[in-house]
Amino acid sequence: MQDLFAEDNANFEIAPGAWLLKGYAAAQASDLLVLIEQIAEQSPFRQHMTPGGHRMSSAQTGCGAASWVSDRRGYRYDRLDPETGQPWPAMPQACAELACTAAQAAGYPDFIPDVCLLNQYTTGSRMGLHQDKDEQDFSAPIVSVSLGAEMTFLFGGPLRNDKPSRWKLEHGDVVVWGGPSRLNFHGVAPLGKRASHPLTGAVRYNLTFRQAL
Ligand code: MD6
Ligand code: FE
Repeated sequence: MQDLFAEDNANFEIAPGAWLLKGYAAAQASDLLVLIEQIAEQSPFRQHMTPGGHRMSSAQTGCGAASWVSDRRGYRYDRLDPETGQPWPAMPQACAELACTAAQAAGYPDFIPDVCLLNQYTTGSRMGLHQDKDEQDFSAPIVSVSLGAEMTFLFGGPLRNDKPSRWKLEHGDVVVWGGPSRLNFHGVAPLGKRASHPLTGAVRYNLTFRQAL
């Protein structure tokens, strides 16, 4: 029998060791939005200052044992939220489980996230090409969950000038990323004027789970 949903749930190896799992988190997506709201009540979204003195166009918060922060001193993981002086909200069990099973599905059975970074994008927000290299151990993958309005993910190679491939990330999509492409450059193109989702309007959220400490 023909699988009518094959298109919605396809998996793509976007580079060696990096997988786009279409719709992998679709069933939990609306619950995740509620959890994001609860986390943001404790540790609000804020636009970090880069070491170069620019305000990031996306806003960030996080949960777990630490979260990623940036200021004029540089990028780092901090166990306390510098805005509140308090520890970050705990990582909800449901999030940790989703991240573990997605990592397993992509061939990373030993992933145990200690950090989840939350990104919030509005119209025009983007993230330039960068490497995720502030974590202690690059043998662990990163698990990234997209929610809300769709955005174009740019996936390059190990060198900044490697031409990136482009992938549409929609509500419920998961990218798992590790092994040979763990340090590849990547980013997201500006959130488009017409991009929107019934649950979030013109806003996209991205959760990235990391084994950072
Ligand atoms: C984003 N993501 O999707 C930005 N990093 O909003 C990332 O920077 C990212 O999605 C590492 C692995 C997966 C990601
Ligand atoms: Fe990244």
